[in-house]
Amino acid sequence: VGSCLDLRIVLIGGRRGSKRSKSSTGNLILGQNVFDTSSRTAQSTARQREVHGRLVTVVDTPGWLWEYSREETSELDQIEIQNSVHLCPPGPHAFLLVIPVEFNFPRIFKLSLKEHLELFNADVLKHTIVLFTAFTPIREENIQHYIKKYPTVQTQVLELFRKIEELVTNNLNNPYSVDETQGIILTQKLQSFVENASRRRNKVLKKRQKLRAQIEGMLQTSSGCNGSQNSWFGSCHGFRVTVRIIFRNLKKKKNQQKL
Ligand SMILES: Nc1nc2c(ncn2[C@@H]2O[C@H](COP(=O)(O)OP(=O)(O)OP(=O)(O)O)[C@@H](O)[C@H]2O)c(=O)[nH]1
Ligand SMILES: [Mg+2]
Repeated sequence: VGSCLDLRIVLIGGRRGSKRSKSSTGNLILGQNVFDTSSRTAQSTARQREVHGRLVTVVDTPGWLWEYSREETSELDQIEIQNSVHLCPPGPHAFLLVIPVEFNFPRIFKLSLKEHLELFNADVLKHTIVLFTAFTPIREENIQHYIKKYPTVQTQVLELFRKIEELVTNNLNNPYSVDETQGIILTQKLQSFVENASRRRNKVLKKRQKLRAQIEGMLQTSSGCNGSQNSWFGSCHGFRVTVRIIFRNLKKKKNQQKL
């Protein structure tokens, strides 16, 4: 069994409600809270640390939903999952398919797994290790304390590294092959997603500003219809009248625009 000083790992897998574990597993492997486990991972992220004498890079990815097909996974999540292999050049040594042990694995999950693995090239199968996780949910969310409390975690991480190194040897030291052109295309796609999102946000903000200005203008023109009534009912009635006028005016404006 060869020992390599540099280990590049991509965490993949799905989630089903609270049954999920990728980011937590990444934290346990690197021995530090480097991945956020308080909410779902939306973006593939690489983190690196020296662990047990190796320089370990772990890439965390968004999880898919186990009970659904790949079609149901958002395009952005699919791109993020595909992009993971480009965050640890020249390519990962191993994919860890993270599955909480409390899962019974129905057929439908297998279909979902098969479809999501197709986000990578066929080489993925030669580089995948299934990692069953079963650990006590961490109340204090501090991995260093957790590892101190459960020292066997260190032994398990070391055992995992040995398994990965065995896999590397079996693959003749070749990492999963990464297509750099695909990496460039994915970066461009992600960039255009970000640009479109900010364009949509600006459009909504502008629409909102315009509407606010219209409402303020109309409130000014319609003020005075409840001027003589100072009672609570009077002001409510006045408010209702004002709202009705605003909606009537907006409707009129819309109809005029249609014509
Ligand atoms: N019971 C149990 N809880 C776990 C296990 N692994 C993680 N958790 C808890 O489940 C929650 C979510 O875990 P994450 O590691 O963020 O899940 P994830 O796979 O990264 O999820 P996504 O980013 O949404 O794909 C955390 O509060 C963990 O403490 C496990 O093996 N068993
Ligand atoms: Mg996560």
